[in-house]
Amino acid sequence: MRQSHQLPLVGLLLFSLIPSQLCEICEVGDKNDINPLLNTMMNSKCTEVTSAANVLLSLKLVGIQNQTLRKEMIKQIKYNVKRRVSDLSSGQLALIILALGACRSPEETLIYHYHLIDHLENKFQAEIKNMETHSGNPLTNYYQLSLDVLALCLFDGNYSTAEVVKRFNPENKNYYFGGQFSVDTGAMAVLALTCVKRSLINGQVKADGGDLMKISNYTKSLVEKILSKKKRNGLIGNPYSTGEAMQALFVSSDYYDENEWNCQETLNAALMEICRGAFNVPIAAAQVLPALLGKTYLDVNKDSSCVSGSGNFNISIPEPIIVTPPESQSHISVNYSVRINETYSANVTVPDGSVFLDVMEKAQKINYTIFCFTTEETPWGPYITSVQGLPASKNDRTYWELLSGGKPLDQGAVSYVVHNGENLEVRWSKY
Ligand code: B12
Ligand SMILES: *[C@@H]1O[C@H](CO)[C@@H](O)[C@H](O)[C@H]1NC(C)=O
Ligand SMILES: *[C@@H]1O[C@H](CO)[C@@H](O)[C@H](O)[C@H]1NC(C)=O
Ligand SMILES: *[C@@H]1O[C@H](CO)[C@@H](O)[C@H](O)[C@H]1NC(C)=O
Ligand SMILES: *[C@@H]1O[C@H](CO)[C@@H](O)[C@H](O)[C@H]1NC(C)=O
Ligand SMILES: *[C@@H]1O[C@H](CO)[C@@H](O)[C@H](O)[C@H]1NC(C)=O
Ligand SMILES: *[C@@H]1O[C@H](CO)[C@@H](O)[C@H](O)[C@H]1NC(C)=O
Ligand SMILES: *[C@@H]1O[C@H](CO)[C@@H](O)[C@H](O)[C@H]1NC(C)=O
Ligand SMILES: *[C@@H]1O[C@H](CO)[C@@H](O)[C@H](O)[C@H]1NC(C)=O
Repeated sequence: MRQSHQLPLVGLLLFSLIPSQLCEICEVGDKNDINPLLNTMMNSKCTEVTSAANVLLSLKLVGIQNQTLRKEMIKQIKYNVKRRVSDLSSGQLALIILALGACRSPEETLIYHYHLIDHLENKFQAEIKNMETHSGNPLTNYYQLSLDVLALCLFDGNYSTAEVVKRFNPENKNYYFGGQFSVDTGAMAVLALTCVKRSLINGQVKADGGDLMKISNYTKSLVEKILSKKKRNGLIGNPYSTGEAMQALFVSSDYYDENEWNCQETLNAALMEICRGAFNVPIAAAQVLPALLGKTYLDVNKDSSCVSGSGNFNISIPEPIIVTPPESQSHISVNYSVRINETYSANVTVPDGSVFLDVMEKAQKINYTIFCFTTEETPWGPYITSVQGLPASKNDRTYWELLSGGKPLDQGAVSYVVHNGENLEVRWSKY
């Protein structure tokens, strides 16, 4: 089932300039299907600013009017922009701007009061400068650079179209991690490039004619790469990239044939993942939610989009069912390895139901010299920053990769539940 998106007048005007660009959007029929996501978001403490911004943005886009929750998120964000705006990464700040500015609500004034657009312009410049001095590596990554361009584009910030054209070529190495195209990154870039393209067409931003053609060409190629990551069950990339891929495909239906993507199939696959409990981290729930209700980050500055969606939204969130794990004494064993140039292995026994991180902690007790590690808190849980005293480095594009049976995991150490007899590995890798 494909439903055409209801567009406000501005939208109609815009789309009449781009005749064939109609958003192909499908959305959930039964809104109760998304309740587990709302639960996860509501029960979040969101002490981390990226989570708070992602959750706020999501709630506003889909029109959920829980003032208690919103106020908590805004308080968290405000604290961060007041005290430590210089510590925020460019992408964090971009997300904050999108969250505060979405749907023309009172907190929008914080953007201007704290000069957040100016700060973002400077942070974006710093990313570019780092690329110039560190063989093309930004301070953060292209997912964040895309967020930067998107926020600057939506909120009339100053950015150079020529720079965008120079940097966002689909062959740029920053779209790939370990040779694999990153669907999340590509999807965010499509949203950013689509915004820039619309501004060029509207004449809001000046550029030479070639820029528009190149941006169209980039978009087409990125959309192809995203679609090439579609799995047989409909997911695009993995469960956590699927929502963002859907957003990208919603805004770029000009660039693929109707028979190349079955929106409903992808939507159903995402709903299956909700049932499986895949989105049990607030940020994961927040990232997938907008697409399931046919929204995209480009709706952020459409006046009516957010508000009108709220009317028919019936939130009846059941009390979360607290499942007390059975007091089972059963244990499982896994083969855990640390691979640098050499491989160090141990047979590690942990209680059934343990996660990857439990295995690492147990191994650390077995032999600290070999299996010691450090972590850093992130919205996705603890990120492994060093193992055996060897730290990962952004400038060298190195990281500690998590694998099972030689295949990279699509969840982090605190989320991935391990199985008996599994071959687990943390590998010193380049991306
Ligand atoms: C860039 C990126 C990376 C980079 C991070 C370094 C860099 N140069 O920035 C690299 C390639 C190293 C990486 C590694 C991994 N990543 Co990653 N990553 C991303 C991506 C595309 C963007 C993150 C970002 O900048 N967000 C925006 C900023 C504003 O938010 P932030 O919170 O400040 O971002 C930081 C954290 O997100 C952290 N980070 C990045 N990835 C991960 C993964 C985990 C599990 C944790 C705890 C933290 C973390 O690094 C970011 C920059 O400092 C996201 C996509 C997404 N949808 O979010 C995936 C994503 C977060 N990663 C993911 C995964 C699975 C991993 C790995 C576990 C893969 C693996 N098999 O090894 C490893 C982490 C292993 C470890 N050491 O703990 C998943 C998480 C899913 C989940 N349910 O947990 C995502 C959603 C991608 C996906 N669709 O699968 N990642
Ligand atoms: C709103 O959010 C708060 C805080 O997360 C939560 O306790 C409350 O139940 C929510 N209210 C409704 C009506 O969902
Ligand atoms: C906008 O940024 C460009 C560089 O990207 C700079 O040359 C120009 O002066 C800036 N314009 C304004 C109005 O800040
Ligand atoms: C479009 O991009 C592809 C590679 O992505 C390139 O081969 C082709 O020449 C480009 N076409 C135009 C018109 O720029
Ligand atoms: C709305 O919520 C009420 C319970 O609060 C429920 O009985 C009703 O079926 C819901 N309606 C829809 C359309 O989901
Ligand atoms: C554990 O894994 C390592 C690395 O893959 C391998 O060399 C070793 O033989 C494995 N040990 C067992 C007992 O399977
Ligand atoms: C791995 O081995 C290579 C070649 O012998 C060496 O240059 C590199 O420093 C080693 N890496 C680590 C992390 O020990
Ligand atoms: C690992 O240890 C457990 C418990 O000591 C044992 O039952 C299992 O056979 C061992 N596995 C290997 C591959 O050595
Ligand atoms: C840890 O492993 C190293 C290298 O295999 C070994 O030299 C050391 O004795 C081990 N330490 C313990 C406490 O087992």
